[in-house]
Amino acid sequence: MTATDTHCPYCALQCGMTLTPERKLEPRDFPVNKGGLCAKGFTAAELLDHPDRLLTPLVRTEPGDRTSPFREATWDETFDLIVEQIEKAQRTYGRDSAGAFGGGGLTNEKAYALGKFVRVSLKSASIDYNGRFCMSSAATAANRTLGIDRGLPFPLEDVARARTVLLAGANPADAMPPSMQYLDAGREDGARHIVVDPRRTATAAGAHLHLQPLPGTDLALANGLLHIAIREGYVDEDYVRDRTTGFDAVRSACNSYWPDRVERMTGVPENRLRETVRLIATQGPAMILTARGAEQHSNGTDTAQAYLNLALALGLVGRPFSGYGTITGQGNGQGGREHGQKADQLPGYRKLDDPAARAHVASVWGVDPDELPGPGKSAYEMLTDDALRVLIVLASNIAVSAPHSNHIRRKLRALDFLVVSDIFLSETAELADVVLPTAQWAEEEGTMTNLEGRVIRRRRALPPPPGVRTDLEMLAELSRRLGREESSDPRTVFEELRRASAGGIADYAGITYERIEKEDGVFWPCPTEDHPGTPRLFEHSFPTKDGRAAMRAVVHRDPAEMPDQAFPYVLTTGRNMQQYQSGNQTRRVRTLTAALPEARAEIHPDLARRHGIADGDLVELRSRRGTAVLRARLTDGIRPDTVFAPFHWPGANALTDPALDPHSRMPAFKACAVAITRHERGAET
Ligand SMILES: Nc1nc2c(c(=O)[nH]1)N[C@H]1C(S)=C(S)[C@@H](COP(=O)(O)OP(=O)(O)OC[C@H]3O[C@@H](n4cnc5c(=O)[nH]c(N)nc54)[C@H](O)[C@@H]3O)O[C@H]1N2
Ligand SMILES: Nc1nc2c(c(=O)[nH]1)N[C@H]1C(S)=C(S)[C@@H](COP(=O)(O)OP(=O)(O)OC[C@H]3O[C@@H](n4cnc5c(=O)[nH]c(N)nc54)[C@H](O)[C@@H]3O)O[C@H]1N2
Ligand code: SF4
Ligand SMILES: [Mo]
Repeated sequence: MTATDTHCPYCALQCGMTLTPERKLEPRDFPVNKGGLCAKGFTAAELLDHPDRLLTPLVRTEPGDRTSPFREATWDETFDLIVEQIEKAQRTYGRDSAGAFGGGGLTNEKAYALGKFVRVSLKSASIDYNGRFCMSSAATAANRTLGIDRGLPFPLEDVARARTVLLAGANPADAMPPSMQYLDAGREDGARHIVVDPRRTATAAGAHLHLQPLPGTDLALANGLLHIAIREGYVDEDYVRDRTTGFDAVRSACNSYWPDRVERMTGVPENRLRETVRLIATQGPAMILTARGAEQHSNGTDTAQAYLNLALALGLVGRPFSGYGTITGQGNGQGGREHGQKADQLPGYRKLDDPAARAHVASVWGVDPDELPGPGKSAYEMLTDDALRVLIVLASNIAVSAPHSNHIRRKLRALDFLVVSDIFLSETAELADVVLPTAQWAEEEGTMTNLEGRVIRRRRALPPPPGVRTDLEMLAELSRRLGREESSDPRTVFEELRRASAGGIADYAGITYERIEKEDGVFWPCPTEDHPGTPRLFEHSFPTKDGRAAMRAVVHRDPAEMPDQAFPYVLTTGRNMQQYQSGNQTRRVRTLTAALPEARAEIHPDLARRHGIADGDLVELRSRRGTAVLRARLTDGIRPDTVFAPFHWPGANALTDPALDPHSRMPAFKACAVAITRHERGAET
């Protein structure tokens, strides 16, 4: 093995790193991380030969009885079993009874192949993926207003040049530590940062202003900021006239968001609201960035919209070192939402219900457009629908990460047949009939699209362990047995993806593995091989029908579940620096788990005192859906009416509310009502 330049397996920053022959990871001077890595990236190589690695397919000793132990099986036997179950379900209940659930960690090639596998080999409408739980609200708002959903419409380095940055529900100090170099550089140069977060996170602690709203009230906050901007004459009237539509309705919708009313709704003092507007409107280039804290609500789409409206009204979008962006989360969270894993989508960010899109993609796939299924159901709706009988899960640990996880587990148990492909036996795999071992990042080729829309290359440094197949090989073999030949070679799949995406919104037609290598990644859209790619969007127009951004009036709605006497506090959930997502990977990394061995609920000392809770006690959190026991971490950095829990361990999602946003179908991960008590066993530890 020689040293291989590649990228981190985890988040959307996709830091450049080099895997040495000794299997050590060294940071690389790639444009996003410039030599930085976080603790997760540094330790990622530990998973390559981890003793927990899945190395053979597993099936149940008693077929059909998922309480019986697993036994090792051959691939041939396993494929036979899967195909038999798919055919049986589809014969009995129809095509859509078999489906798949994908992940934003999959390479573009795998995400594309999975979408095609379900539509063409299974001929089923049943597919969605974990990005529904991640990016869907901001994506929906961006699509309907800007005509395109590329998380950051500018390279990350532009953030260092903005004079003011408002971060709403984003904690990059923990979620993407190397990205802080751009915020730090800006600050050193006099830029002002405003963080909107119910907790004083590491990101908030370094900011000029910290606004600490009650979870679920960002829409009121953003409308309140726009109200002030309108009153104080900060609206860029020329920009609004020339480049947008819909502002009159937005203006009237903001009329009633008087600062004192917004203070009452959000808990953010009026003077801070005014100071925020002054900073965004008067200091030069300004950016508004949202992440999951603002978006993962049952009104998440309209909340993202409210921040976007503010950016448009101030004339920020498309101006140098200015604009609105959303910080994408998973390794390929961006590319994973472009090429057909989404229930309503075809490659190139095309819509499944658009006849021209169907005709184009069907011709690339060599099928009749009429054979393609229509749009399917969104993640939570598909997973909880009794019509789904056979499910293949790739790259997601929904038993831990989906909302109302007790119900999700019940539904997974009730399936006729569950197949899970993973590197390790996840909590979801533990519920499966069949577990398929798969290759991981350093063992296969592929492309990823990072948070900036930069398409990069993940290179194969070593072969998978003997007997382990890549997801592409697994899907190709399943397809073959269902009667269709598909390639399992990443390059061949990428060439097909280029053709399928050509002419679409997310156009990859001009991107090649060679160009990616030479150019430190290529930004989509990139329609031809001599096109330079598009690092910055919206300079002259928007890819909407009339070339203008379509602003939309939005009004505040309370979270689907509000605190009451029985459940008096708001629970919000999110991330810790040392763990990643459902934890199925990082909980197995020694140094990370030594640094943070268990879930800690963040509780304000006043709230703790009321319930006789001391720092380090075990506490029981209860919601209408379930209970979870976590260790208390007392901190005056959180609002006294709010509790924060990480979702990297089973527990938090037993509590969360699956109330879905009507537009994006995003669940309310960031606000539900809970009660808290000191857990009796807490005294012993
Ligand atoms: N260490 C680590 N890094 C990660 C990940 C990980 O699991 N671990 N996951 C990656 C992925 S997939 C994603 S999507 C990103 C997510 O990155 P972020 O969105 O930055 O992370 P979160 O912790 O989910 O939420 C951010 C903040 O929102 C705050 N918040 C909660 N409720 C509200 C609210 O109602 N309004 C506002 N304004 N803020 C609120 C929380 O207190 C939290 O500090 O991180 C990526 N990076
Ligand atoms: N309460 C609460 N819940 C949340 C969130 C929250 O903020 N609060 N955030 C939501 C968000 S933003 C997200 S993105 C989701 C993430 O939640 P999940 O979808 O569960 O994400 P991961 O834990 O990354 O799961 C990926 C799984 O795939 C495996 N894997 C990695 N690479 C591959 C591969 O190439 N192929 C295959 N087959 N498997 C692979 C990993 O081992 C892991 O088991 O959680 C959501 N859930
Ligand atoms: S910030 Fe994200 S991409 Fe970079 S090393 Fe950490 S987990 Fe990996
Ligand atoms: Mo995410």
